[in-house]
Amino acid sequence: MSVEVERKFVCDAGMWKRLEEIGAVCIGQREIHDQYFDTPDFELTLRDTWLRKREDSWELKCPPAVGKTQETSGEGLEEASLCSRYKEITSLPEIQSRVKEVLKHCAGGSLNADPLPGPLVTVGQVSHEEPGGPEGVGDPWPGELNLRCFAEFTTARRSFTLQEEGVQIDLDQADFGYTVGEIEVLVQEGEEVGSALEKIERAARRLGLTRNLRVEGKMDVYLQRFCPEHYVKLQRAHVL
Ligand code: V4E
Repeated sequence: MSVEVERKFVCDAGMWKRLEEIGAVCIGQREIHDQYFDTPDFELTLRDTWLRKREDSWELKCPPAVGKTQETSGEGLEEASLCSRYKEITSLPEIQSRVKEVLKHCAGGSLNADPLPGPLVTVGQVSHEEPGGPEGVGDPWPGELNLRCFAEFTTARRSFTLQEEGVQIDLDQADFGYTVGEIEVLVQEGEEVGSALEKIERAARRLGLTRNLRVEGKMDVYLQRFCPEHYVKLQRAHVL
């Protein structure tokens, strides 16, 4: 299982030129369609657990077991705090088991709830105007766990690599009008996250990202715009 260590940055008009100047190599571009799922009481995301269907594959991002304080000491702490770390699970049986485990411990007890009246909610399209509206058919398992799609968007992504640093840099343009950059490194669970933080820090300096700003991700902006109640709950829980 891998852990994604990532720092987001503001992608301004000069970023392309800077990437070129420092020798970053474009490794491709693609469109990514994401659907995110949670219970009506936000039981997963309030536990910083992010279930999504990316194209046709299920993915779960959740906090790794290791605490941040074990990774760095003294120098670089501020920079390290700008980086997120999430365990990425891509095996569907593992995702389902992890999701059930999280829901079992929730006060709302989604797993123990009576089945929903009417047809189960299945994976379908939601529009930005009407998030959560079930349409179409798809996998039955999210509905069986009382999970609904709360966010759906498409991202145009251009990816670069800085080979000597061993990092990937993504420039993301979401279809709801938000652009953000990410520097990321994947490490195996249990491996040294500290070296990933150092690689990200070096790449950030080379990109001229000298201001240690916390930059909002696509989900922050999406929820602020389209699901403000959900956003406020996550802010109060210090998840976002
Ligand atoms: C972990 C998380 C979410 C899930 C996806 O987040 P993100 O990595 O921003 O999306 P994306 O499209 O770049 O995925 P990738 O292709 O890299 O796998 S949505 C919100 N969170 C929480 C979160 C957080 N607390 N802090 C930061 C900086 N990012 C995300």
